[in-house]
Amino acid sequence: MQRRELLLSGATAGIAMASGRAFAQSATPGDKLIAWIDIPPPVPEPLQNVVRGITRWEDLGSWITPNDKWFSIAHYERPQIDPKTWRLAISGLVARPTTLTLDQLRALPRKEITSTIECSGSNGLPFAQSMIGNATWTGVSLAETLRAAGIKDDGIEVVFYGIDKGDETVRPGTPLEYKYTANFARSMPIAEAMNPANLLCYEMNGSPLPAANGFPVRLIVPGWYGVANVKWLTRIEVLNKRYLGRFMGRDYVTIREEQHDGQTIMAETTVGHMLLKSAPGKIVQRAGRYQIDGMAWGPAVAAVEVKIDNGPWTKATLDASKSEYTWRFWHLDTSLTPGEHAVTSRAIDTAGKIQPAMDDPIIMNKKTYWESNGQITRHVNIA
Ligand SMILES: Nc1nc2c(c(=O)[nH]1)N[C@H]1C(S)=C(S)[C@@H](COP(=O)(O)O)O[C@H]1N2
Ligand SMILES: [Mo]
Repeated sequence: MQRRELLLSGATAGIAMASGRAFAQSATPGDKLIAWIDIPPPVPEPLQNVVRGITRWEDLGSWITPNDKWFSIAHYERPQIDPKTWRLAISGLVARPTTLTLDQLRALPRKEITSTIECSGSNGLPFAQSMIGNATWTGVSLAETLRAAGIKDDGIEVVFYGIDKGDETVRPGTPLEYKYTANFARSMPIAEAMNPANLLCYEMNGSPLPAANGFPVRLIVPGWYGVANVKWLTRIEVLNKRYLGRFMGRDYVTIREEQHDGQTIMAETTVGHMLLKSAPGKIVQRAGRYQIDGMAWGPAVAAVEVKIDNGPWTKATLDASKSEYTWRFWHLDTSLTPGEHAVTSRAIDTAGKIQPAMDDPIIMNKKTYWESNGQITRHVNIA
C-alpha cells in the first residue's frame, strides 16, 4: 500500500486553507492521504465523449468545486457557441414573446446562488462515481424573466432547449419507425419553474461558464438532478401540454418495481429532485489516528452516520449548512487497525428518513441506474 499512500502536498493544503472550507481540516502538514483500494474503473470507451472530467472525491480540496475540476456531461455534442450571435428565445404561451442577446441578459439584475449538482447516474454504474460538484452560479432570475414575458393562463409546462442536438429513432425496426433530429431538452411544471432560486446562468464561480458546462448560458435549477440544468440554452417554450422528449420520457426515466395491493406495478418516473445521499470522500492519517471526510446532500440533511466494517453507526460531525441547496461536509475521527476495512456512510434528513442501504427494497427494486442514492461503501487497506 505504501506506493498508494500519497503525502498531501503543500500546494493542495494551501488551496484548501485559502478557501477556508471544511476539507481544510485535513490539510494539516504531515497528513497522509490513505488511498481507497476500490478505485472505480475508467469511463468505458463508448461513453468517453459523454462523460468527462470526473474528479475523485479524494482529489477535491475544497467545498466549492473549482471550474477545472468540474465533471461535464454531454449527450449529443459540446457546441462552441459564438456569444455575439447567441440568442435566447422565450416563446409559446406567453403574452410577450422575447428574444434576448447575451448583453441584454447580462444587463438584467444579477442574482447569485450556490448549489450542488449531481448527475442522477452517479453511482448507478461502477465507473460513475463522484459525478457531482458545487459552485456559485450567477445569472438572472428565471421567474422574473417568465413574469416579464407573461405566461398565459393555459400554460402548464416550461420546456428548456439546448443548442446541442442529435439523431433519434422512434419504434426502430417497425413499420412505424421514425427518424428525426432533436435538441437536448428538459421541462418542468410552471410552479417548479417559478422557484425564485432558478437562474438563467452565465457565470460559474466568478468566471464565464466554461464551454463544457454550458457557455454562454445554462439553466440552474437548485435541488434538481443534473439533467434538469440544461446547458447551451437557446429556447424557453411554454406549453399547454406535458413535454415528453427523450430526456423526459424515455431516457432519464427511473423504473421501479412496486407492490400495490398484491399486484406488481412498474413505476416509471422521470428523474426529478435530488434524493438524500452521502459518501465517504477520503481518509487521512494524522498522528496515529484516522479522519474520514465526506459529504452529504439532497433534501435537508440533519445528520450523517458512519459504519466501519460491521460496527455500530457512529455520528459524524456535520459542518454548518451554508445554503438549502448545497452539500455539507462531515468528519469522523477514528482509529483503524491494520488490514482491510469497509467504510459506509448514511445521511438522515430532518424528517428522520434514512438514506437506504444498498439491499433496501427501494434500491433493489429499482431497475434503472438513475437516482441511485443507496449507501456507498469504500474500502481501505491499513498498513
Ligand atoms: N444541453 C444539454 N444540457 C445538459 C446536458 C446535455 O447533454 N445537453 N446534460 C445534462 C446532464 S445529464 C447533467 S448531469 C448536467 C451536467 O452538468 P455539467 O456538465 O455542467 O457538469 O448537465 C445537464 N445539461
Ligand atoms: Mo446526468
